[in-house]
Amino acid sequence: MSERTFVMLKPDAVRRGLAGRILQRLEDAGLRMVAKQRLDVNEAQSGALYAEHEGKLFYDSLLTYVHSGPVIATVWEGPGAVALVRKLIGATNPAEAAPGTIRGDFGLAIDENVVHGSDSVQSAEREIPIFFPGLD
Ligand code: IDP
Ligand code: MG
Repeated sequence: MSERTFVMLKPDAVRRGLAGRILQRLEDAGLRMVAKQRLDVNEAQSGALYAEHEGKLFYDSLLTYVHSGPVIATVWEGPGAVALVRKLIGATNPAEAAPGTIRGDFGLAIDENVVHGSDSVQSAEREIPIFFPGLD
């Protein structure tokens, strides 16, 4: 079934000029991009995106990181898009992410891991409107 997922190229990806190559990988996998915006994440957006992590030891540094420069927020569509993107992204910690995955190939550290991808259809439905409130 066709579904949508939210993918955010984090500030380190934008700073390092990796955006084109990362987006290309998602296109090569057959996904279709339906929205894209470069923006500075505001506190309402980061708070909502990372609400599940509030109170964790890394929460404050996670927010500092995501506010450290512009991101590229995107929405992708295709059969099994959520799981496919998670597979293409790889494990949270780049040191554990398989070669060939985005984090495995480009990630430098767990707190600079290049990209966010929704972890479920339910998360995608929650996350997309945080960044694209008017999207059909
Ligand atoms: P995910 O991005 O693979 O879904 P989550 O566990 O949801 O991973 O964590 C959200 C983000 O928080 C990660 O992508 C990473 O940037 C950051 N993060 C997670 N765990 C740690 C940690 O132990 N130290 C520092 N940052 C972390
Ligand atoms: Mg997550």
